[in-house]
Amino acid sequence: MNTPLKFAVFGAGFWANYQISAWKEFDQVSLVAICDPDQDKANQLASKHNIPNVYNNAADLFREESLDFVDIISSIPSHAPLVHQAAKAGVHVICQKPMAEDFDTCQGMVDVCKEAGVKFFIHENFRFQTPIRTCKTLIDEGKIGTPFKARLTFCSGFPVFDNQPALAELDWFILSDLGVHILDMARYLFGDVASIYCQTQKINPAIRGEDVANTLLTMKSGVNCFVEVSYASQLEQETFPQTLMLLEGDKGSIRLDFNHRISLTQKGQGSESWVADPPHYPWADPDYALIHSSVVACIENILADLLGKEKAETTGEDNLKTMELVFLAYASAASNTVLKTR
Ligand code: 89Y
Repeated sequence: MNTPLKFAVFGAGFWANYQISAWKEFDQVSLVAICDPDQDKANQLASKHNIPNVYNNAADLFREESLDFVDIISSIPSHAPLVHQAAKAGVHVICQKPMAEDFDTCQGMVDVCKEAGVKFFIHENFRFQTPIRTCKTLIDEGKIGTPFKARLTFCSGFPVFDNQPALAELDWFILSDLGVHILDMARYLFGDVASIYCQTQKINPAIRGEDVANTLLTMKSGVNCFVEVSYASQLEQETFPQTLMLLEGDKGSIRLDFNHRISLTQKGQGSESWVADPPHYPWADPDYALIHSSVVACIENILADLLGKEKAETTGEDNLKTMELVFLAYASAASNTVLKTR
């Protein structure tokens, strides 16, 4: 076997713990260091996951460690400075979604990596969820004919701020944290977007940002795709946070319901229904089992690129198009206008 790729993780919060568990599913990599300004948190994850070296600042880590890549799982404002440092150090970079807080910063991150000749990926995992992959396959196989309209819904009452209290402090919450996933999913299913119209709402008084967004995407293919995201909803069937979908084509429709149930209806052929459960990982939090399994699939896709086997889907360059939608959605909501993509 080839020597494992050496990597370091930045960030030792709630999400890093699970993402490190996901990395441990792959023996082609070796996690040699972790860095967080809060050294106690870094020490805790290091001892839980047997990570040999712990740092509380990035400059020391880049000076001391010889790395193939880094995985940045830290706060949003820290993403850009860390990506720039990694590019300077000549190591490939994976960065957690959302890439950064404004489009120019995102573009700068893509550019600096390109200039340094390092690969740049965004850890954007929702498109890798088993039921979403299944629905995409059904579309690609022509099962519903030519798609013309879709609704992607992630509306939840899940107490997301208990595990991720920093989300309550974001000026921009619902589209930047969650909408980014569903907008990326729309691109994954239907390709590039031509224009966007969005309205946001703030229901929960205890958080800083908005917590509801309703967005209509007109895809370049002509598909109208409605994306609704909310953490202010109370839905009686909800068991864990998940995306529901209704995808309509000229020859049929696909419905993704609660708990990974897919129903395919084809013109003149009736309906069939089955459950597309994700793989089970013992370390996954049961409430996040669907998402955590997609973390593994996302990593697998990026790792194949790092190993030179295939091009990853969620490159920085590709994710710029998703980030553009996030910023356009906020601008559309602020101006109450339909906005065109570049
Ligand atoms: O932070 C978010 C993510 O990436 O997936 C779900 C989440 O944890 C809360 O919206």
